[in-house]
Amino acid sequence: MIDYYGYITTMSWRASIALEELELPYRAHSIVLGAGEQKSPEHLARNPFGLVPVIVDPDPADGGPPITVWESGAILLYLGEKTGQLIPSAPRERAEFYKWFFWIVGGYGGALGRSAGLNEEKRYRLFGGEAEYEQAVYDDFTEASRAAHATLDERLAGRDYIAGDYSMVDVAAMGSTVPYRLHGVADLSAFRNLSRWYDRVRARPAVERALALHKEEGHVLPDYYREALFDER
Ligand SMILES: N[C@@H](CCC(=O)N[C@@H](CS)C(=O)NCC(=O)O)C(=O)O
Repeated sequence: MIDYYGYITTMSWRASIALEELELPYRAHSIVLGAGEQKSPEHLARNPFGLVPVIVDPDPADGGPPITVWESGAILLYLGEKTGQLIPSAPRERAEFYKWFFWIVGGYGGALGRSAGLNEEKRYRLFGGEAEYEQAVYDDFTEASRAAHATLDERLAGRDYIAGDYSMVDVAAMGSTVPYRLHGVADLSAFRNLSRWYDRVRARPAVERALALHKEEGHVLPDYYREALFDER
């Protein structure tokens, strides 16, 4: 059974959505970021960067020793390849998938991640950390996040999913998109195509189960942050 190490974070959701979609049996372990568990010797042995998510697959396809995977994008590709699901197999479709997958993981996820947690007070508050941003930095991060949402919105015009059928690229994008209110987007319906896609993907039972996984631990977060993180409407 796969061991999954994560927490109430967008990158963890990518991994847990994938595990749920693929219906792979897994054991979920919470790594409590506010308590610094991600920097414990046990966790650093799993991921030298001391971050979540991480998975450990005790039953890899080559029959060898367990395989540990960190980096949410790498986890999605690993699980997709292991199961032969949620990654297109034909070269043309796969090329399209790769382009959008790496843009979602690097471009979209990067832009949203930098704006995470900024609010009107220009403060970053999560799991005890607090830093004050200059107005110009706040404006730049917010603008970059909105531009990334707009790019994805444009891509989704006339499409149900980002690259062909529902795939790991939608899984990666969903993890990042749920807390759009923490990423400088007050109302997702301003992006009509993105909003349709979001409602479609968010309604998937696997996504609901993945978001519920660590939800009770959200009580450590300020109310405004928790509500926006889970997009409670
Ligand atoms: N690029 C990495 C980013 C992982 C990451 O930044 N994880 C955050 C939570 S979303 C974390 O573990 N933060 C703990 C810390 O910074 O100490 C991925 O996609 O997995």
